[in-house]
This record gives sequence, C-alpha cells and structure tokens, in this order.
Amino acid sequence: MLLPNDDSKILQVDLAELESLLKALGIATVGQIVQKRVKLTPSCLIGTGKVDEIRDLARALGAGVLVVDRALSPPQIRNLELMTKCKIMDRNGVILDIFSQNACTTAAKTQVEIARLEMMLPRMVGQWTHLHRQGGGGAVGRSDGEKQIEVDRRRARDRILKLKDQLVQISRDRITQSKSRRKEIKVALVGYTNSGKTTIMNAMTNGSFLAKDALFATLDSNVRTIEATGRPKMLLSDTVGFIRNLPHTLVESFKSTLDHVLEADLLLLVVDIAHDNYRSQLETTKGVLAEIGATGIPVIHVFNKIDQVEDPFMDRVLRLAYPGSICISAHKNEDIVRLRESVYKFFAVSFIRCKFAVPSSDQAGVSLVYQNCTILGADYERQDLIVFDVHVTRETYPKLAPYRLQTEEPLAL
Ligand SMILES: Nc1nc2c(ncn2[C@@H]2O[C@H](COP(=O)(O)OP(=O)(O)OP(=O)(O)O)[C@@H](O)[C@H]2O)c(=O)[nH]1
Ligand SMILES: [Mg+2]
Repeated sequence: MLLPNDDSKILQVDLAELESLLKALGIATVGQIVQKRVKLTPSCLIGTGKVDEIRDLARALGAGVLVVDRALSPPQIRNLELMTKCKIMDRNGVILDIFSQNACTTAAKTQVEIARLEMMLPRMVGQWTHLHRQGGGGAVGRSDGEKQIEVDRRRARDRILKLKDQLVQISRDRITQSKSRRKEIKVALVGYTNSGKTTIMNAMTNGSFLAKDALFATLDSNVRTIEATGRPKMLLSDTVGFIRNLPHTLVESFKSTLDHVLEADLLLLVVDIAHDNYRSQLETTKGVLAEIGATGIPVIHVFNKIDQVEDPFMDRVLRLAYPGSICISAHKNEDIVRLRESVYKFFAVSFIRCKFAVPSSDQAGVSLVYQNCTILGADYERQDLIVFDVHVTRETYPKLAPYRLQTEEPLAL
C-alpha cells in the first residue's frame, strides 16, 4: 500500500522484510501487489476494485494466504476474507506467529501467549457479529451471542491475569539469579533482528546458541561470561531482536526478557551494515530502547557484516559519524578480539578498581558502596571493618574517596 507521502524505495525494502518474515514461518512468497492510494478505505483498507484483482491473481498463482503489510482491524480481516476467499494475515499476525513458533522456554511461551490473547481480545467482538445480524430469532439470538462474547472475553482476561502472575514468578527467580551476578560487569547485545547478535555472542563467549539467517531466531535472553583471564569478570547477554513497528503488545509482554538490557552497564548496539536499510534499522533499535527506558545506558555502535560491504571507505565514514564505534565481521576472529578490547577499554576508562575500608558500624558508608560500586569482593576478616574490592565510576569515586584503603597505591585520576 503506497500513500502519497510514502517513499516507494522504502516500500520495496519493507516488502523484502515481509518476505523474510514469511520465510521464517516457512511460507514462500509467490507474488506481490502494490496499490497506490490517496487514502485508506475503512472497510477493507484496499480499494474494492483492487481486491478483485488480488483475488484473481491469488487464484492464478495458487496462493492460499494473502498478507497485508499494514495492521488490519478485525472487521477488515473478515471483510477481506469474505471477498477473496483466502486466509488473510497482517504484519502483526505474522510476527506473532514467528514468536509462537520460536518460543522455547516457559518465559518466552508465556510472553507470547499473553501477547496473542491481548491481540485477540478486540477481535472477539467481531467473531459474534454474524449472530447480531441474524436478529433475535433462531437457535442463538442476539443476547446469546453477546453473552458468549462476554464469557469468552472474561475467560481470556482471566487467562491473561494467570499468565502474568506466572511471569512475575519467573521474573522473581531471574532477579534472584541476577542478584548473585551483581558483582560482575554486564554488557548486553541489542539490535535489529538478524543483525548478528547471537553470532557475536557465540564468538565472544565460545557459546553455541542458535544463530541463523532468519528473523527472530532468538527469543530468550542468554547470559555467558566473556572469555578472558586475569580481567574483571564480564557477562554478555543476548536477547530478542527488534523490528520496525514491533507490535506494542509484544514489546509489553517481552519487557521482562528485556530486563537484561536495563540492567546492563554497557550496550553493544549491533547494526547489519550490509543491509540496504541499516540507518532505519538503527533508528528503530534506538526507538525501542527509548520505549523500554534504556536511553541512559552507554552504547558502543557495532557495525557488523563489514565483510559484505564493497565500499572501502565505509569503515572510516562510520567511525567519523559515530565516534567510538567499531566495524567488524563477526566471522573474523581478529575482529572479535578488537571488539573485546573496545569493551575492556570502555570499562578501563570509565571505572577505577580500588579497595574501600568501611567501618562495620557505618551503615551509610556500607550502603554508599552498595549503591555506587560493582563489588568484586568483600573481606569481613576484621570485625570492625569491611574491606570492599570494587569497580567505581570516575564520577562517583569522590563520594567514596574518604573510605579508600590507606595502604593502596595512589590513583591516577
Ligand atoms: N557475512 C556475514 N554474516 C554474518 C555476520 N554476522 C552474522 N552473520 C550471519 O547473519 C545471520 C544472522 O545472524 P544471527 O547471529 O542469528 O543474528 P541475530 O541478530 O542474533 O538474529 P535474531 O536472533 O534472529 O534477531 C546468520 O546467518 C549469521 O551467520 C558477519 O559478520 N558477516
Ligand atoms: Mg539471535
């Protein structure tokens, strides 16, 4: 669908993305139709003449499913189904089906079910409108239909509440785990779907998580230690990818999975630089980060798949446009080593490692350390004094400087 203000080049990229989404569901695309319109038709979005053309083309190509690259309302889906005699899906429905298909863990499955029920709630009104049209007579009258809608909606709402309770429990368990990880530095991979996050995760942690050329291969958060010795321990997390116009219900229900992002000390924002639309993918990622409240976390832009880019100046142009960014190929070991070094450098510049000795009776001092430091170790050997081994940011160090252990070397601040 092309409206007067739409860019036809972007439309082609969007259609290619829809084709990739369908491929992830195992649906092959056999044909595409673009309609130019001045405005959208409320009853079925597309003009009725065009609907006939689409129906004929679908028949000729033997297509069983028609997918519209816009969000459709329940009545629009019903009207289009009646007119074309084909199954109709919209973009949100396709994304939700991929999420359902790829969800492996209880958390992901629960989140997908909540999203599906929340998307279905408004549709339930529509399912019974044919009974309204039949009038009061017949076996199932208007009031029966309405009663049924109410029963179905109440059941769905009850189920949503139950699932949300389960999610709270899963989240509690996860918080307990993450508390035990408080002393480690946390780095999170974020970015558009298929940008290469899991490939980077595997390369940096010697992991073997599923990375493949498919949208939304990863739906859960995975955490692993970055491989290295003699350095402060760092945890890397990988999570669900983002996409343009991610259905709001999915963002909402995946918020607990995205907690790893909110807890991170640093975000590695991965961009597939070989993609025609990488700028818009970067903007989408930033938009989702803002939506989940992660804007305050420092970011290193990681421009990935540089091996697929022919322009020899791309690397330099990007580094100028995004200071501190890094261009890599996740498939090249030397690039992964450089990325790891960039992460260490970030923390070396931002954090100071030192020891603070706080009197055990000084509750305010102890809380100050807990609130402002990444605690690497605590020594309770002396009854009157706790010696904390910490990472503290350069900005917060002055607040704690009076507690600095006297025997330590002076700091180069
Ligand atoms: N040529 C090339 N391909 C890459 C590179 N990094 C990743 N890929 C490929 O890109 C595809 C997607 O990689 P993933 O690591 O699964 O991407 P992701 O961001 O985790 O994707 P989702 O989990 O689906 O959101 C895979 O086929 C990878 O092999 C790279 O640097 N160069
Ligand atoms: Mg992945």
